[in-house]
Amino acid sequence: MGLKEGTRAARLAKVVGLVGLVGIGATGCSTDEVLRFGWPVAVTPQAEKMRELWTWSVVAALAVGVIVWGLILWSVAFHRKKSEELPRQVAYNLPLELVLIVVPTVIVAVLFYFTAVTQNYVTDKSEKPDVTVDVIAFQWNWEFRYPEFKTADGPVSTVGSSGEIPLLVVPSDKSIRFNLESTDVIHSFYVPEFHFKRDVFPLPKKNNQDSSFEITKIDREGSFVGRCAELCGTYHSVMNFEVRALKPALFDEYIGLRQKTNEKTGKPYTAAEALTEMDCGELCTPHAVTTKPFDTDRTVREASTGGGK
Ligand SMILES: [Cu+2]
Repeated sequence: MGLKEGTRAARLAKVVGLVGLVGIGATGCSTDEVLRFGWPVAVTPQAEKMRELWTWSVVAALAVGVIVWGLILWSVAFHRKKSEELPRQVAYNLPLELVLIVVPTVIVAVLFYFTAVTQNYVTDKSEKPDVTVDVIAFQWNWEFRYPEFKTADGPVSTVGSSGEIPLLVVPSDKSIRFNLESTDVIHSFYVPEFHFKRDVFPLPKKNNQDSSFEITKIDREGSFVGRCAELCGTYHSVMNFEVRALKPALFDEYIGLRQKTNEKTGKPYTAAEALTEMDCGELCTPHAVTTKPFDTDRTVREASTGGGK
């Protein structure tokens, strides 16, 4: 009987293994993609550290899962009720209970250690970042101010509208400090490729909240979508922006233009005008490429209210 059960178990293991292999193969994912477990590719060192924490936490969770699933299957398959006789009982087994306390404690301690180390790294701030951006969130858009770069009317600033997604143009390979502030309700500044979001609170500050964070660099040029990640009212879902990371020389050119007067309009260059003026291909597209504006004009109620305002 033992032999028969053995071959049955071997056959079952083979089938499970094959199904697993086909399952993984059919997703068409590369190893790198599989190890990110659904996260986007990180573009900052902080994001990469969080991705490593995520990957190894999932691996640890899966290892525990495989052991638990195995034990469940093992008891279901091999320890079914065989007779009326009560099997040997193992309650008050001291060594076993010690193991069951020590092992989870060690697991939690290890997870806690790596979480704390990663969190300290991610929330760390330098004495003087290369660039500072003031992020002002409001229902339902964003304004990005560059306090170090002045024009006649105050700092260089980009603000979104119903028809225009605001572009947060920043240099790659430079440290950037983001100071967050809301003028109304709580929003949340979220760039998926940064693997980071932070709530944006209205003033005054409460509960020792830290409204600024820093990244040591964006390690490539590119466009990355940004979103509001805190339900903030009717048009929360379309409160998007775009991070546009340009090489430092291009960023300097951009900021230079933003501080100059555009002869055609008599005003300083807007973000779109400055990017149009520059020559850097797709990176200088004057509008967002990762998301589209959403027309907030809604006239559907006119039918039910008789059309009057
Ligand atoms: Cu919001």
